[in-house]
Amino acid sequence: MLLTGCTSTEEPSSRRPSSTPPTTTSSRAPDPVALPKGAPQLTDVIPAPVRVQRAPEENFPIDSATAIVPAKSPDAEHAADLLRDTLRRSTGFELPATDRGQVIELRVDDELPAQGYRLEVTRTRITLSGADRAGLLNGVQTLLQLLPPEVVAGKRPQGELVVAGGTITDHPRYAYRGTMLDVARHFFDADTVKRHIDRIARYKINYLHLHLADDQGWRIAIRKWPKLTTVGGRTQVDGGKGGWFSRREYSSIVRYAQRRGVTIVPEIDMPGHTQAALAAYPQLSCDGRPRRPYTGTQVGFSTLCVTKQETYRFVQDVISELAELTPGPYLHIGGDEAQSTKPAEYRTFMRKVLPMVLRAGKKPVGWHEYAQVDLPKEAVVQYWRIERADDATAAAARAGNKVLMSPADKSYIDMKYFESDSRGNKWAGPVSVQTAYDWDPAGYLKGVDDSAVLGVEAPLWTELVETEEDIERQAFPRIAAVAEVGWTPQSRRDWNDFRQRLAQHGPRLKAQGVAFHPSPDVPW
Ligand code: IFG
Repeated sequence: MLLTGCTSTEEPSSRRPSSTPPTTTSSRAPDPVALPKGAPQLTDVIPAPVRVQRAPEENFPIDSATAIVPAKSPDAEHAADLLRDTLRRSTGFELPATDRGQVIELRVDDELPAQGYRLEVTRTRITLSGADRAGLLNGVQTLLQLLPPEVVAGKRPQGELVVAGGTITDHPRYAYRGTMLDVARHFFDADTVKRHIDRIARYKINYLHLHLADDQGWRIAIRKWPKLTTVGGRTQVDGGKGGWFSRREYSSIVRYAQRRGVTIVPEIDMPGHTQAALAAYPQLSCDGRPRRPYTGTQVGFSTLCVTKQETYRFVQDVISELAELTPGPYLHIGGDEAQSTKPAEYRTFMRKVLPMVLRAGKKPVGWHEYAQVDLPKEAVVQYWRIERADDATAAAARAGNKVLMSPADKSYIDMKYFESDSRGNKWAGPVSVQTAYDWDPAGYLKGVDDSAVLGVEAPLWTELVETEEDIERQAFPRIAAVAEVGWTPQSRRDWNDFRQRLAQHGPRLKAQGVAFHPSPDVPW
């Protein structure tokens, strides 16, 4: 942790005398305010910021006289609204936009790096500058981490609200810090997904990849192919009641995510992992045999019929409708474990489908198997295996394609936390919190150096994840670890420092009701 510009380590001895408020006429600044015991320190923030300068004599009190004043810009006003809503819900303070007294100002500063921000806290003013909307929202998340845990939980905070004085200057190492939720194996409704979005946004995760279709279920309504959901969406692993998102529900998830700085990446896995689609429309299989949505957990047995024209009409319709509902730049077409598709036919399929994604105005993402075809330059290769080399991925990186790093032995949060863990997959695990933290995306794959890495993503496959509590337990705290892997410069990352900071986040996760795994790796 780089601490520069520390002015002093002792908190000022005296609180501002409450009986004699500072005279407004004198030019003298108000007396320093003490930081309440146990209040968050600038150095507790996760992901760890690029640069932290403490100024303990500059702590900023928030109370009913505090104002939140955005600059005249949609991005500043949007970030101010999000901050005000969160603070109001917890404190009941009005927090008006009147620029006088104790002010929290939000402004745009396009000199800052993309998604970057600067948070300056003095005893009379907080100035949050953001490079762009993402930067302002990232700054708001940092500011919220400097407030008591109850604030983000919408509960009344105990005692005074005082923000530690100093300056944080920060921006992400990688543009893409994501997580994936598989809603196909087990379905989770829109409200559950929205609660998950709230939690991941706290750690500046800015992409949520939704795995919307697989052998066990099709989870997004497609107007031109209604049986994909009415037949393909009606069950799930172990045969329980499945479900799906209507177009309206999917759009509400997209909007909810967007407001919090999270972009949705929808995935339709093809040509394998398609039993639910084949159950709905047998004509999409080569043998035309009727099938039922699969309720087991095997993989690799299904494939769309690559030689049928009908298949491409189907894929075109799905891509067009999904692209129309998705404002984000990416559309994921899967491509993994197509063990029942002839290799030459797999390549034919990808060569026909990739242009459809581009024509729909989206950048394709695919699991790294699809890198065996010549990819368009916008295509992103998502590496997911545990081998430290993959020729097709390295070739794509050399050709200029970006690589999204999701190595299963570091980032698959469906994995067990520890050997004897009764929950979670084991084929790439266990993945402890330390394992999820202690790796470098730039050093993982031979021939894929830092300039080729778009970022990191932690997939949560749900064959064994049935409830929201299961999601929280598998995801937290490992998602906080992966968030820091994607955000903080490698040179500033240190497991011992991270585990100490993570321990300070236990009360925050608890206050938000997150059923996180109390990993023994962490001194909670
Ligand atoms: N591999 C499969 C997933 C899931 C996973 C569970 C990928 C890209 C194993 N494909 O990961 O569908 O079953 O860990």
